Amino acid sequence: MKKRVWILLCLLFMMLASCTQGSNDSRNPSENTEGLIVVGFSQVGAESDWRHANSKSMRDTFSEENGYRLVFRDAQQKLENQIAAIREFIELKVDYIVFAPVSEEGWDDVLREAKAAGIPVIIVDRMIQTSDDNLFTCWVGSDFRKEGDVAVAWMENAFEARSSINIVHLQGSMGSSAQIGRTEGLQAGVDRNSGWEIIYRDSGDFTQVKGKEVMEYVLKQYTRIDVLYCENDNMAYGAMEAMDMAARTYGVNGEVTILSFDATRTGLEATLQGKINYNVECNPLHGPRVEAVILQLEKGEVPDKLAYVEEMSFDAATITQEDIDARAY
Ligand code: GYE
Repeated sequence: MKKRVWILLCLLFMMLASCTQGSNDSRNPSENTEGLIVVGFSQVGAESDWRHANSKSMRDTFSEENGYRLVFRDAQQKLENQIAAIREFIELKVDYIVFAPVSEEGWDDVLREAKAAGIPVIIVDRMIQTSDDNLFTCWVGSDFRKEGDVAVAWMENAFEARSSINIVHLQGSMGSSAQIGRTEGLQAGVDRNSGWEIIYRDSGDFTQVKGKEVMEYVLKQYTRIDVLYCENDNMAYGAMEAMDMAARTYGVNGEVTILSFDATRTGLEATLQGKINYNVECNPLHGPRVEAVILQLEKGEVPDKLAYVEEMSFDAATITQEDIDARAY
């Protein structure tokens, strides 16, 4: 008798577990998709404010009211989770596979599987390295190298009169296009400015917690830091916390000049307050852009293979409250 109760309890537990497992969506994706376009979206994770805004944009766009069934999978910053999600989308026979790649390498095999299944693949945000461009339909996202170049051009102007500057470089998730492009921009600046030195470089994985951790370490090691080149806003917030705790000054009236990327609303507020000196925008509102591509494909049209988003940048000396009010994220 006791044994039976246990078996029943186990079965019940297994049923509950299978309901919650991997269910980034509330519903079974294969259930009643009549008339809806099914989109499988593999998201990087939830590491930053940028990412949250990006996920919201995708969810808002690919809603049932708009004629879609979105199968949303959060990869928790792991390549293997993304590959598993894409395989799941293939099995589900979704109409479109969309993914924001965690890192650039490692996609060819799974993309071949998608191609063999005849499912169009749209890459969004970051890019991939592939031996065959025909393995994806198209890409929409940011020019990260350009973002880095824009930040460095500002530095060259701001530090023109200085014979030497000590730079701390907080990198994003290693191997992601956002990290690679922004790092290349800074490296090119260091290569052509003999007085620029990167005294410390480490990854904060695009998160506030790790940004703080790395900066705490750096502050203990170095007394003179002129510039913090920080590859996203969230890591900058973490680094600022560390500097506050160590009573080190930063921003417009401080010892450490901060450059950051993303220019989210909170990032722009920090820029207006003079805490971040220069913030380069990275626009996360990709939902409507991906939808425009899908609508083209639905009509049998050929979308642009690569579509770069226009972006701006904000200087603490010139930013206004209106710039912040105009921010949708
Ligand atoms: O800058 C960062 C996020 O890939 C553009 O990823 C994106 C980057 C963004 O975590 O905040």
